[in-house]
Amino acid sequence: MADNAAINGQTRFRADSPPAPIADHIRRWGYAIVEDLVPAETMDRLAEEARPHIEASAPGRDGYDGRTTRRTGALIARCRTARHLVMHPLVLATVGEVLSAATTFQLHLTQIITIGPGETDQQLHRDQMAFDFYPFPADYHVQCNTMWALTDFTVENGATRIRPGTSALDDDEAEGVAVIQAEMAQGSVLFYDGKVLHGGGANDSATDRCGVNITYAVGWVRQEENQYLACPPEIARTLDDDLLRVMGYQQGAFALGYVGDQTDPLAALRGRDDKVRVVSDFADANASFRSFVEDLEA
Ligand SMILES: O=C(O)CCC(=O)C(=O)O
Repeated sequence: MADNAAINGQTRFRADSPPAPIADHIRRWGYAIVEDLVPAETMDRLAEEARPHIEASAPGRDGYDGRTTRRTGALIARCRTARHLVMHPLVLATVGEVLSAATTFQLHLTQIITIGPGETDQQLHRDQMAFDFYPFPADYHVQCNTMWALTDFTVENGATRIRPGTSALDDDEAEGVAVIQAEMAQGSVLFYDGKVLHGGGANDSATDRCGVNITYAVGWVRQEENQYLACPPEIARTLDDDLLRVMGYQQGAFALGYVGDQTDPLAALRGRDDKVRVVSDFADANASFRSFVEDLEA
């Protein structure tokens, strides 16, 4: 079994940890684990809400998706309890720190990954490849992910495999880095960035390994799971504004995501016509906006 502690000193955070050291650990190692962030009962409730949808999900169509792995999305619409995981304050604060180079961040996908008995190791990969393999700079994080343990994660049942510290290494350099596995109890959460090499593990046990994969990306990229269709407007209108903003009902950055005549997307969903913010409202966002606005006003 991989020895996490031997590879780096601190891989486990308590649920009452502040976000800054967790974000620092993610920046250094590409991942962090927070133990017991929600009670097991919360995960049992979510498992119950998700059960019919998991049972109806087909196995993967190739070795990457996993031929005995089922992927079940649209969790905002299907599972009320998933909404609490999406909006968990420690998660939002940690993700916000990791993605702080961008004006906003948003939900990228919601998916229960059920790795069935007999599944083999998934190919290690970097999630940011979804952006058409665009070579983001090493210091620019485009996404930050969570994997919540819906069941216990063990080496035997396919706990997520990670090569720690490989976010800024190329594939050849990363080859020599030992793989660890994110063993954790139900209710714990694994954070990992979009650059670190990782993948699902082989399931050599007799039962399913279930993880709730909820990922976030900067506000200016396309979302992996289309939140506007995965959660239809009649359900979206019943949700809180804060959750809707994270789902993408907000300006992704200046000028991104308005409706019609520059209407704010959340206002449009609610049947109002409030306008989105103009560029000078972003003057505090970063130096580029500041200098643009100064020129505009000169
Ligand atoms: O299920 C896991 O542990 C990881 C899955 C994964 O990395 C993926 O499917 O992209």
